[in-house]
Amino acid sequence: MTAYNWVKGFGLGCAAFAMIAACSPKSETVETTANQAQEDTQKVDERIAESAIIVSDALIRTPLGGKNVTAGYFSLTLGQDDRLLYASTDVAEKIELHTVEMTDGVMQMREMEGVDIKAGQAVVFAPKGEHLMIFGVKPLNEGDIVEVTFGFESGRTATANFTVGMPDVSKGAGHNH
Ligand SMILES: [Cu+2]
Repeated sequence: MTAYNWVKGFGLGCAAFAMIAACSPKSETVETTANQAQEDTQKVDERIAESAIIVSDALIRTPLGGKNVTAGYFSLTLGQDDRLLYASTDVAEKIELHTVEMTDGVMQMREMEGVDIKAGQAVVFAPKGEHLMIFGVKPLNEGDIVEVTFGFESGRTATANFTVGMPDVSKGAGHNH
């Protein structure tokens, strides 16, 4: 467990996203399925298949001004109970799962060791809340697609395409239309 001081300590990636934060990120919907061996019990019952791993709103904040730390957001739904243990990508040294909490009036980020996920219930990582903290990221441009792999306690993994861009709220600051 590592705590980072939101304001003083850890840099632009997070300080900036704290300020911008109000709306949910815009991005395309990216769906992915587990790359586990296809089982013959491919039952699609009421809602989603038990094997489903659905990632949507997958966005990596465009790194600011040459900084190599940024944040990622997504929403994740599974067809079965599991626990998200890690995320990784080829374009960064390290990704941590972060949450934010208020401690003595100071907003702090803290690394989470994992996130429990209930079948059929979306887990949302979004500005001002849980996020992927991405360290040592290579230069990225708006519109780039980055593959991020999620690993679960069950041993399953799933890779999703994240779009590089800015969360919705900042949209007006750049180009209109
Ligand atoms: Cu963070």
